[in-house]
Formats: sequence, C-alpha cells, structure tokens
Amino acid sequence: MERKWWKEGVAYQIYVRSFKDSNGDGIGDLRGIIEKLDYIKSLGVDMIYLNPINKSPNEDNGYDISDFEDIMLEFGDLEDFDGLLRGIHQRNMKLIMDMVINHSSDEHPWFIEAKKSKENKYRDYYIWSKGKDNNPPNNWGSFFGGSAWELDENTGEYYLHIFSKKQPDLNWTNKGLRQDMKNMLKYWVGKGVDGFRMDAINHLAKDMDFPDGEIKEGALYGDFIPYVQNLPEVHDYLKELKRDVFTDSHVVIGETGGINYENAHVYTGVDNKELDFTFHFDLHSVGKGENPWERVDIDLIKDVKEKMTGWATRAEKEGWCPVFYSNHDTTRTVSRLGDDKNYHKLSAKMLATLQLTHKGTPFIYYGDEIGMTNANDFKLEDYRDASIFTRYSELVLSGLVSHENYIKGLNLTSRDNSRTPMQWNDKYNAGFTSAIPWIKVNSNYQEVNVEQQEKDYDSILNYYKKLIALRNKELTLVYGDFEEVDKENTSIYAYLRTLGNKKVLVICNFFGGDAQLKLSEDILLGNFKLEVCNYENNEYNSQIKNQSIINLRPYESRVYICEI
Ligand code: TEU
Ligand code: CA
Repeated sequence: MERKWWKEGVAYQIYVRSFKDSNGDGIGDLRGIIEKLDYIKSLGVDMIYLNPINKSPNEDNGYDISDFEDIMLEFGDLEDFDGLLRGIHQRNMKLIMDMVINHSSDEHPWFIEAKKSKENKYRDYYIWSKGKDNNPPNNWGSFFGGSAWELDENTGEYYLHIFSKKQPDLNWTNKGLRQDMKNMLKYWVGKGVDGFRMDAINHLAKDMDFPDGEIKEGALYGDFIPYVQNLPEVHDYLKELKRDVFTDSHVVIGETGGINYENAHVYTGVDNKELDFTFHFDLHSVGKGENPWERVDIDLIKDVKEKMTGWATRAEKEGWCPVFYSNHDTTRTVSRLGDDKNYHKLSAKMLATLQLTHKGTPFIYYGDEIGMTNANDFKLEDYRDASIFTRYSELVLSGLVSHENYIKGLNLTSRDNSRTPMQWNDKYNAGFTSAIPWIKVNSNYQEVNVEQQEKDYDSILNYYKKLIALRNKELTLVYGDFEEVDKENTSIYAYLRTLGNKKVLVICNFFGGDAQLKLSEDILLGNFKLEVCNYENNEYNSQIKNQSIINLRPYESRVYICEI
C-alpha cells in the first residue's frame, strides 16, 4: 500500500463560524482557531479541515462565495490566514481547505457582470435559459426547496441554482471559467495549503438540454438529481484540475452525494488521477424515518456494518476513504448513532472506538470529541440554516406538514444540530463568545464541555485522545487488512485488523443491551491482550485465549492486540 500523510493522519473538521470567537462579535473566526491550536494539537490530530473561509455574504454560511481569493470579513483577513497556516505548520499539522467551485454567490463580481447583459463577457460563466411561456425552462427543484431556476428580470432569462437562488451554478463547459478557477486554486496552493475538500464536486456538469425530471409522489418539483449529479463530464474537469493544479503532495477530497463504496472508484480509482477519496452520505440519515419527525431503530448490519465494511474492504486500486459520522450537513454523532440520554459517555466512546480503529482516514467533527449532542429543544426562531425557511413556506405554509411535526423534524435532522458553538467551559456561552452568539449554545454546555472533560481521566475527551494516540502508534490500524468477525451479529460490530505479525481485534456492542460475540478458533490464534476498553474493572477480560464466546455489556467496546 502506498504510504501517504493523509492516510496515516487523523483529521479534525472545524466549522469556523462556531469554533471560537476572538473579537466579541458572536461569530467564530481565524484568530479564535489560532488561540485553540494547542488544544487541537493536544488531541493528537494531524490535519485540520476548515469549512469555507472565503469572502461570502453567508446565505449558506460560506458556501456562497463572493471572492475566492479573500477571507470572509467575519473570519478575519489574509494576514490572519497566513498566521493560522503558520501556526498549523509549526505544530506539524496540515491544513485542508473547503473549496466551493460548483457555484458562486450572486454577489460575486462575475455574476453582477453576467446579469448586466446577454453579451457580457461573464454571461456564459453561468447557466441561463429563456424559459417557456413565462415559466422556468423545466420542472427541476433545488436542494434547498423551490424551483432550481430564478428569473433575472433585467435580461428576461432564468439562471440555474441547484442550491439557493443566491448560489448561481457556474458553467464548467466554459474554458475561461475553468482557467480562472485553476488560477484561483493555484493561489491557495502557492500559499502552502496542504489539501482541498471540493464541495458538491460531482455536480460540476449538468444536462444542458434541461429535460423535465420525474415528479415523484408528493413532490412539488421534478427530480433534478439525475441531470446534475455524476455526469461523465465531471471526470474531465477533475482530471484537468489534478493535472494543472495539484501535485502528489496534496490531498484532493471530493464531496460526492449519490456515491457509495461500490462506485466511488469512478472518482477515487488510483489510476483515474481525479480524487484521492470522497466524502459520502452513507451514515447521514441512519435512524431517520419515512418523515423527518419519525425515528426508526438502527439495523446494525444494513445501516452501518455493510457500509463501513464495504468502504474498508475495497481493493487498493479503487482508492482511499474517510471514516466519519458527522459533519456540518448532518446531526451530532452520539445523538444519531448512540444514546445521548441513557448511555451518553459509553455510546460516544463506543463510536469513537469504531471510528479510530477502522480502515480509512478518521475525520473527527469538532465537538464530537466531547460528545456534543443535538440541540433538540430549538424553536423555529433558533434555527439559522437558510434551507429551513425556504422549505417552511413550501411545506408548512402550504399545509402539507404541521408546524409541530416540522419543528420535531428539525430537532431530529437539522444540520444546525451540528453547528452550535463549541462548548469550551461552563461559563457564559460555554466560553465560545463574550457576545450574543450567531446561533444558540446547546443548553447542556454546563455538563458537556472541554474544561470539565480535560480534568476527568474517564471523560469522552480523554478516551478520544487515548484512541488517537493508539492509532498514531499502531500502523496496523492504518494499513492493516480488514476482516469482519461474526458478520451476522445484529448487535455487535467486530473486526480484525492484520499487518505483518500484528493483529488488532475490535469488538463493539452497538446498542444498550447485553450482547454475545461468537469467535471461531482460527481468529484467536495467539494471545490477545486488552489495550483499550470503555468500561473499567477489566481484570476478567484482560486477555482472551481460544474463547469462543465473549459477553459484552451495553455499548461495551474493546480493543485487543496480539503479536503473533
Ligand atoms: O453539500 C452538497 C449537497 O448537499 C449535495 O451534494 C446533496 O446533498 C447531495 O448531492 C445529495 O445526494 C455541500 C455542502 O456540504 C453544504 O453545506 C452546502 O449547503 C452545499 O454543498 C452547497 O454549497
Ligand atoms: Ca468573531
């Protein structure tokens, strides 16, 4: 297996807006991250992935860029960026930036020019269509609700936006646009950025015949996804970026909805020279019912094991993968996959055990290392995600969904659950800001915060640090083969990692009941010594020799190491 820094490291994702406010405006910023670099380093992580920091009017919290080569006013300036990058490199860490190149903000100079006239030089940087009899060109909806087309009165044409109408899609068939984008990426490469997460990257190509989408049961608009996701031209653009901008020392990560472990190789195949790995959506909706306000029991095999094992057992030539549960687009890990009420600490530690011993680069989302939870007491006015309000008028004001169910659905599934401020201590606003925060702090910050957990040797935070240290020391967890154990077990996820004469056996009870693991003799050749467990008093299970049955307590997770 070819060794790479981004395979061997552990990553930490920071939603900058919510991490640390250094200047008292209620919004996280780059200087706030600089203040916390020693904390981040103390976790033992090797790379920091920042959500977008470029200049933006923040319609979509930075995913709508008005200047690709400058820093968002609220986050600071280019000098702060240089200071942050210097601080990261001085601590032997790497920086991965989030690049949003499928669309720009409607306040970007290119779009302001493009709207001036159909003949404008920048007109073709965007995707326009005349429409039909004063209607949009077709029935496509957008990811944020409403139509994917917005009429520009001035020139009488519609422009495409598969996200919000303040995020007009860029036209990647235009050579000049591609060249400008390459120059922009080279600017950040030139500053020393180590890696790039390419936002919504498999949407770069659209079916420009704009065929109507199928209108599914209960939908107000046609299904646009088949015409704006994973079209063949995306590969041409990715190859062009890889060839003309990036070098082998960079990691290039794609965010690719609608991709799974069976087809990700079309982007991550080592010979494709497109992406090193992709962020998928496999665990985003685990436990989500038919409607957002309903929850269903997790089917461990179907919802979790098949997917995570599928990613871990791909052939080397198919490319690499991340191991993550949460990010800024889904809910908090311990709330969605664990039990944040009855087994908060144990289930958070069990999930950490899986993530940090599995095959692929672990991406820890800020706050998961202390077991931050969903903000399930938010009211409508507490939410900030732009897409919530577009959908509210579409679903609630039209009478399709009751206000109560819509709010319950948000409490369970809104992205804002993962965007509440980092909980540093039990003081005002959890030590995130001295001002009113841009979004409310989770009401449990006095029980769940860094300061309290740094002092508690048995805390979730210290358990993460122990596991990260183990992973940094144990290459078996990075490059070792992955083989599931007792695959049919509906409560336990167990697997063996093997590299040379080293074997690591990981056993995790995924639920709150007792559970039993069956081990076949061949698995236990050798003396497995307990290295990590999320329960105390383990003298009776400190080592396992030809034991065919192992009994596990609720959410119990164990890591055994054997040197053959
Ligand atoms: O999300 C991309 C995204 O939401 C779509 O790719 C879609 O969800 C997926 O294809 C479904 O299969 C990124 C960012 O992560 C998100 O925060 C932004 O809101 C969005 O792009 C727009 O930039
Ligand atoms: Ca600030």
